[in-house]
Amino acid sequence: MISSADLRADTPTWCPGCGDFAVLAALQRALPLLGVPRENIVIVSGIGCSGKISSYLRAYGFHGVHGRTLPVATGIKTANPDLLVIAAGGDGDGYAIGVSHFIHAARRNIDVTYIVMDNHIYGLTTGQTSPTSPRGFKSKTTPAGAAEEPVDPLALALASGAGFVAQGFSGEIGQLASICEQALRYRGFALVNVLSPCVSFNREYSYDWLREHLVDIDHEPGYDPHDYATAVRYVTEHHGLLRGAVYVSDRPGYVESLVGTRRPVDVDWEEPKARWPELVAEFN
Ligand SMILES: Cc1ncc(C[n+]2csc(CCOP(=O)(O)OP(=O)(O)O)c2C)c(N)n1
Ligand code: SF4
Repeated sequence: MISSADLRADTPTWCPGCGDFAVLAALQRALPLLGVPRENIVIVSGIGCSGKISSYLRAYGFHGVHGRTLPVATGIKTANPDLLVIAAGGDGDGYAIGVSHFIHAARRNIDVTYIVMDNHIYGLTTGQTSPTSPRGFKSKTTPAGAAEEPVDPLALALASGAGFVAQGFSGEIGQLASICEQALRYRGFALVNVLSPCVSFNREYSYDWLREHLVDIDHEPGYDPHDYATAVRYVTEHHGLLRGAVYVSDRPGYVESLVGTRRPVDVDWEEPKARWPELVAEFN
Protein backbone atom coordinates (compact mmCIF):
# COMPACT_ATOMS: atom_id res chain seq x y z
CA MET A 1 0.00 0.00 0.00
CA ILE A 2 1.23 3.48 -0.77
CA SER A 3 0.53 6.60 1.24
CA SER A 4 0.21 10.22 0.14
CA ALA A 5 3.72 10.86 1.52
CA ASP A 6 5.12 8.10 -0.72
CA LEU A 7 3.90 10.08 -3.73
CA ARG A 8 5.77 13.29 -2.86
CA ALA A 9 8.80 14.11 -4.98
CA ASP A 10 10.51 17.47 -5.67
CA THR A 11 9.22 20.63 -3.97
CA PRO A 12 6.95 22.36 -6.48
CA THR A 13 8.19 25.68 -7.87
CA TRP A 14 4.71 26.95 -8.77
CA CYS A 15 3.86 30.48 -7.59
CA PRO A 16 2.39 30.59 -4.07
CA GLY A 17 -1.39 30.22 -4.42
CA CYS A 18 -1.28 28.55 -7.86
CA GLY A 19 -4.25 26.21 -8.32
CA ASP A 20 -1.99 23.42 -9.53
CA PHE A 21 -0.92 22.70 -5.91
CA ALA A 22 -4.46 21.50 -5.21
CA VAL A 23 -4.40 19.19 -8.23
CA LEU A 24 -1.18 17.57 -7.06
CA ALA A 25 -2.55 17.21 -3.52
CA ALA A 26 -5.83 15.73 -4.85
CA LEU A 27 -3.93 13.11 -6.83
CA GLN A 28 -1.75 12.32 -3.82
CA ARG A 29 -4.94 11.84 -1.80
CA ALA A 30 -6.82 9.77 -4.41
CA LEU A 31 -4.11 7.42 -5.69
CA PRO A 32 -3.46 5.56 -2.39
CA LEU A 33 -7.18 4.67 -2.24
CA LEU A 34 -6.89 2.55 -5.39
CA GLY A 35 -4.44 -0.01 -4.02
CA VAL A 36 -2.30 0.23 -7.16
CA PRO A 37 1.45 -0.19 -6.51
CA ARG A 38 3.53 2.87 -7.31
CA GLU A 39 5.50 1.03 -10.00
CA ASN A 40 2.24 0.58 -11.95
CA ILE A 41 1.44 4.31 -12.03
CA VAL A 42 2.59 6.49 -14.94
CA ILE A 43 2.00 10.21 -15.32
CA VAL A 44 2.60 11.80 -18.72
CA SER A 45 2.70 15.59 -18.79
CA GLY A 46 2.90 18.31 -21.38
CA ILE A 47 4.67 21.66 -21.49
CA GLY A 48 3.49 24.47 -19.24
CA CYS A 49 3.51 25.26 -15.52
CA SER A 50 0.99 22.42 -15.18
CA GLY A 51 3.33 20.04 -17.01
CA LYS A 52 5.75 20.16 -14.12
CA ILE A 53 3.39 17.90 -12.18
CA SER A 54 5.16 14.78 -13.46
CA SER A 55 8.27 15.91 -11.54
CA TYR A 56 6.33 16.42 -8.32
CA LEU A 57 4.40 13.12 -8.19
CA ARG A 58 6.67 10.25 -7.25
CA ALA A 59 5.67 7.58 -9.77
CA TYR A 60 6.86 6.81 -13.30
CA GLY A 61 6.84 10.06 -15.28
CA PHE A 62 7.16 11.20 -18.87
CA HIS A 63 7.51 14.92 -19.48
CA GLY A 64 6.92 15.15 -23.22
CA VAL A 65 6.56 17.90 -25.80
CA HIS A 66 3.81 20.50 -25.95
CA GLY A 67 0.37 19.10 -26.76
CA ARG A 68 1.37 15.47 -27.08
CA THR A 69 0.46 13.95 -23.71
CA LEU A 70 -2.44 11.91 -25.08
CA PRO A 71 -0.58 10.12 -27.90
CA VAL A 72 2.16 9.15 -25.44
CA ALA A 73 -0.35 8.07 -22.78
CA THR A 74 -2.32 6.10 -25.40
CA GLY A 75 0.85 4.31 -26.49
CA ILE A 76 1.76 3.42 -22.91
CA LYS A 77 -1.72 2.14 -22.09
CA THR A 78 -2.07 0.04 -25.25
CA ALA A 79 1.43 -1.42 -24.86
CA ASN A 80 0.80 -2.35 -21.23
CA PRO A 81 -2.89 -2.22 -20.21
CA ASP A 82 -1.98 -3.20 -16.65
CA LEU A 83 -0.58 0.27 -15.97
CA LEU A 84 -2.62 3.10 -14.49
CA VAL A 85 -1.99 5.94 -16.92
CA ILE A 86 -2.58 9.62 -16.15
CA ALA A 87 -2.08 12.42 -18.65
CA ALA A 88 -1.85 15.99 -17.35
CA GLY A 89 -1.31 19.46 -18.75
CA GLY A 90 -2.75 22.91 -19.28
CA ASP A 91 -5.60 24.32 -21.36
CA GLY A 92 -3.10 25.47 -23.99
CA ASP A 93 -1.50 22.04 -24.11
CA GLY A 94 -4.82 20.18 -24.33
CA TYR A 95 -7.24 22.46 -26.14
CA ALA A 96 -4.95 24.37 -28.54
CA ILE A 97 -1.95 22.46 -29.88
CA GLY A 98 -3.23 19.11 -28.57
CA VAL A 99 -6.93 19.43 -29.35
CA SER A 100 -7.03 16.89 -32.19
CA HIS A 101 -5.49 14.27 -29.89
CA PHE A 102 -8.11 15.12 -27.28
CA ILE A 103 -10.98 14.42 -29.70
CA HIS A 104 -9.53 11.09 -30.81
CA ALA A 105 -8.65 9.93 -27.29
CA ALA A 106 -12.23 10.72 -26.23
CA ARG A 107 -13.95 8.96 -29.14
CA ARG A 108 -11.63 5.97 -28.71
CA ASN A 109 -12.45 5.97 -25.00
CA ILE A 110 -8.86 5.05 -24.21
CA ASP A 111 -8.42 4.09 -20.55
CA VAL A 112 -6.48 7.18 -19.50
CA THR A 113 -7.33 9.81 -16.87
CA TYR A 114 -6.73 13.21 -18.43
CA ILE A 115 -6.32 16.06 -15.97
CA VAL A 116 -6.33 19.52 -17.48
CA MET A 117 -5.29 22.39 -15.23
CA ASP A 118 -7.46 25.00 -16.90
CA ASN A 119 -6.41 28.51 -15.86
CA HIS A 120 -7.77 30.17 -19.05
CA ILE A 121 -4.31 31.51 -19.92
CA TYR A 122 -0.81 30.43 -20.91
CA GLY A 123 0.97 30.56 -17.55
CA LEU A 124 4.51 29.36 -18.29
CA THR A 125 4.94 31.85 -21.15
CA THR A 126 3.74 34.66 -18.81
CA GLY A 127 0.17 35.34 -19.82
CA GLN A 128 -1.20 34.91 -23.33
CA THR A 129 -4.83 34.31 -24.32
CA SER A 130 -5.67 30.60 -24.47
CA PRO A 131 -8.50 28.65 -26.16
CA THR A 132 -10.56 28.73 -22.96
CA SER A 133 -10.12 32.49 -22.36
CA PRO A 134 -13.52 34.15 -22.75
CA ARG A 135 -14.47 36.52 -25.55
CA GLY A 136 -13.21 40.01 -24.71
CA PHE A 137 -10.36 38.66 -22.54
CA LYS A 138 -7.42 41.10 -22.41
CA SER A 139 -3.87 39.83 -22.35
CA LYS A 140 -0.51 40.46 -24.01
CA THR A 141 -1.73 38.73 -27.18
CA THR A 142 -5.21 40.29 -27.22
CA PRO A 143 -4.73 43.77 -25.71
CA ALA A 144 -8.04 44.96 -27.18
CA GLY A 145 -9.89 41.85 -25.96
CA ALA A 146 -10.18 38.37 -27.52
CA ALA A 147 -12.43 38.40 -30.59
CA GLU A 148 -12.98 34.63 -30.55
CA GLU A 149 -15.46 32.41 -28.76
CA PRO A 150 -13.76 30.04 -26.29
CA VAL A 151 -13.67 26.25 -26.35
CA ASP A 152 -15.90 24.71 -23.69
CA PRO A 153 -13.91 21.62 -22.56
CA LEU A 154 -16.97 19.86 -21.10
CA ALA A 155 -19.06 20.35 -24.23
CA LEU A 156 -16.16 19.27 -26.43
CA ALA A 157 -15.60 16.13 -24.33
CA LEU A 158 -19.31 15.23 -24.44
CA ALA A 159 -19.50 15.80 -28.19
CA SER A 160 -16.34 13.74 -28.77
CA GLY A 161 -17.61 10.66 -26.90
CA ALA A 162 -15.60 10.76 -23.65
CA GLY A 163 -16.88 8.11 -21.22
CA PHE A 164 -16.35 10.19 -18.08
CA VAL A 165 -16.52 13.97 -17.93
CA ALA A 166 -16.00 15.96 -14.75
CA GLN A 167 -14.91 19.38 -13.62
CA GLY A 168 -13.09 20.19 -10.42
CA PHE A 169 -12.08 23.44 -8.75
CA SER A 170 -8.78 23.98 -6.96
CA GLY A 171 -10.64 25.87 -4.24
CA GLU A 172 -12.63 22.70 -3.35
CA ILE A 173 -9.93 20.13 -2.79
CA GLY A 174 -12.14 17.51 -1.09
CA GLN A 175 -14.47 17.34 -4.09
CA LEU A 176 -11.50 17.47 -6.47
CA ALA A 177 -9.87 14.45 -4.78
CA SER A 178 -13.15 12.56 -4.96
CA ILE A 179 -13.52 13.38 -8.67
CA CYS A 180 -9.91 12.26 -9.27
CA GLU A 181 -10.61 8.97 -7.50
CA GLN A 182 -13.73 8.34 -9.64
CA ALA A 183 -11.81 9.22 -12.80
CA LEU A 184 -8.84 6.99 -11.90
CA ARG A 185 -11.19 4.05 -11.25
CA TYR A 186 -13.06 4.62 -14.52
CA ARG A 187 -12.41 2.18 -17.38
CA GLY A 188 -12.35 4.47 -20.37
CA PHE A 189 -11.36 8.05 -21.14
CA ALA A 190 -11.88 10.24 -18.08
CA LEU A 191 -11.55 14.00 -18.45
CA VAL A 192 -11.09 16.00 -15.26
CA ASN A 193 -11.04 19.65 -16.28
CA VAL A 194 -9.82 21.53 -13.21
CA LEU A 195 -10.53 25.24 -12.85
CA SER A 196 -7.11 25.99 -11.45
CA PRO A 197 -6.43 29.71 -10.99
CA CYS A 198 -3.22 31.30 -12.28
CA VAL A 199 -2.74 33.89 -9.55
CA SER A 200 0.10 35.63 -11.36
CA PHE A 201 -1.33 36.29 -14.83
CA ASN A 202 -5.09 35.83 -14.76
CA ARG A 203 -6.97 38.07 -12.34
CA GLU A 204 -10.35 37.43 -14.00
CA TYR A 205 -10.70 33.75 -13.05
CA SER A 206 -9.85 34.15 -9.38
CA TYR A 207 -10.76 31.76 -6.54
CA ASP A 208 -13.43 34.22 -5.37
CA TRP A 209 -14.99 34.59 -8.82
CA LEU A 210 -15.10 30.85 -9.40
CA ARG A 211 -16.45 30.12 -5.92
CA GLU A 212 -19.28 32.54 -6.57
CA HIS A 213 -20.21 31.31 -10.06
CA LEU A 214 -19.78 27.52 -10.05
CA VAL A 215 -22.82 25.25 -9.63
CA ASP A 216 -22.08 22.10 -7.62
CA ILE A 217 -23.82 19.36 -9.62
CA ASP A 218 -22.72 16.64 -7.20
CA HIS A 219 -25.31 18.17 -4.86
CA GLU A 220 -27.85 19.28 -7.45
CA PRO A 221 -31.20 17.61 -6.57
CA GLY A 222 -32.19 15.03 -9.19
CA TYR A 223 -29.07 15.44 -11.33
CA ASP A 224 -28.20 12.08 -12.93
CA PRO A 225 -24.67 11.96 -14.42
CA HIS A 226 -25.64 8.84 -16.42
CA ASP A 227 -28.09 10.85 -18.49
CA TYR A 228 -26.25 12.26 -21.52
CA ALA A 229 -29.01 14.67 -22.57
CA THR A 230 -29.16 16.20 -19.08
CA ALA A 231 -25.38 16.57 -18.99
CA VAL A 232 -25.41 18.40 -22.34
CA ARG A 233 -28.27 20.63 -21.17
CA TYR A 234 -26.52 21.57 -17.89
CA VAL A 235 -23.22 22.31 -19.60
CA THR A 236 -24.95 24.49 -22.19
CA GLU A 237 -27.25 26.32 -19.79
CA HIS A 238 -24.50 27.03 -17.24
CA HIS A 239 -21.83 27.85 -19.85
CA GLY A 240 -19.60 25.14 -18.39
CA LEU A 241 -19.60 26.74 -14.94
CA LEU A 242 -20.17 23.46 -13.09
CA ARG A 243 -18.20 21.42 -10.61
CA GLY A 244 -18.66 17.73 -10.01
CA ALA A 245 -19.20 14.58 -12.10
CA VAL A 246 -20.98 15.81 -15.23
CA TYR A 247 -21.30 12.57 -17.20
CA VAL A 248 -20.51 8.91 -16.55
CA SER A 249 -21.14 6.43 -19.36
CA ASP A 250 -21.12 2.64 -19.14
CA ARG A 251 -19.67 2.32 -22.64
CA PRO A 252 -16.68 -0.07 -22.55
CA GLY A 253 -13.21 1.43 -22.48
CA TYR A 254 -10.76 0.84 -25.31
CA VAL A 255 -8.85 -1.94 -23.55
CA GLU A 256 -12.04 -3.84 -22.80
CA SER A 257 -13.20 -3.41 -26.41
CA LEU A 258 -10.00 -5.11 -27.54
CA VAL A 259 -10.61 -8.25 -25.50
CA GLY A 260 -11.60 -11.04 -27.84
CA THR A 261 -9.76 -9.37 -30.66
CA ARG A 262 -6.02 -8.90 -30.35
CA ARG A 263 -4.57 -7.11 -27.35
CA PRO A 264 -1.60 -4.98 -28.34
CA VAL A 265 0.62 -6.72 -25.79
CA ASP A 266 -0.10 -10.04 -27.46
CA VAL A 267 1.20 -8.94 -30.83
CA ASP A 268 3.81 -11.29 -32.23
CA TRP A 269 6.64 -8.95 -33.16
CA GLU A 270 8.81 -11.57 -34.89
CA GLU A 271 7.14 -11.28 -38.26
CA PRO A 272 7.26 -7.43 -38.41
CA LYS A 273 10.88 -7.51 -37.20
CA ALA A 274 11.85 -9.95 -39.97
CA ARG A 275 10.29 -7.58 -42.53
CA TRP A 276 12.10 -4.53 -41.15
CA PRO A 277 14.96 -4.41 -43.75
CA GLU A 278 12.41 -4.72 -46.54
CA LEU A 279 10.29 -1.88 -45.09
CA VAL A 280 13.34 0.38 -44.65
CA ALA A 281 14.41 -0.33 -48.21
CA GLU A 282 11.04 0.98 -49.45
CA PHE A 283 11.91 4.43 -48.08
CA ASN A 284 15.46 4.57 -49.51
C1 LIG B 1 5.54 23.30 -30.07
C2 LIG B 1 5.57 24.38 -29.02
N1 LIG B 1 4.89 25.51 -29.26
C3 LIG B 1 4.88 26.49 -28.32
C4 LIG B 1 5.59 26.34 -27.16
C5 LIG B 1 5.62 27.47 -26.15
N2 LIG B 1 4.77 27.18 -25.02
C6 LIG B 1 5.29 26.62 -23.89
S1 LIG B 1 4.14 26.40 -22.72
C7 LIG B 1 2.94 27.07 -23.69
C8 LIG B 1 1.52 27.23 -23.22
C9 LIG B 1 1.35 27.05 -21.77
O1 LIG B 1 0.00 27.19 -21.40
P1 LIG B 1 -0.83 25.97 -20.86
O2 LIG B 1 -0.68 24.78 -21.72
O3 LIG B 1 -2.22 26.44 -20.66
O4 LIG B 1 -0.12 25.61 -19.49
P2 LIG B 1 0.12 26.49 -18.17
O5 LIG B 1 1.51 27.03 -18.28
O6 LIG B 1 -0.90 27.57 -18.10
O7 LIG B 1 -0.01 25.50 -17.08
C10 LIG B 1 3.44 27.46 -24.93
C11 LIG B 1 2.63 28.08 -26.01
C12 LIG B 1 6.29 25.13 -26.95
N3 LIG B 1 6.98 24.88 -25.85
N4 LIG B 1 6.26 24.16 -27.92
S1 SF4 C 1 2.44 31.46 -13.58
FE1 SF4 C 1 0.32 30.93 -13.04
S2 SF4 C 1 0.07 28.79 -13.67
FE2 SF4 C 1 2.26 29.24 -13.56
S3 SF4 C 1 2.91 28.61 -11.50
FE3 SF4 C 1 2.44 30.78 -11.43
S4 SF4 C 1 0.28 30.87 -10.79
FE4 SF4 C 1 0.68 28.80 -11.51
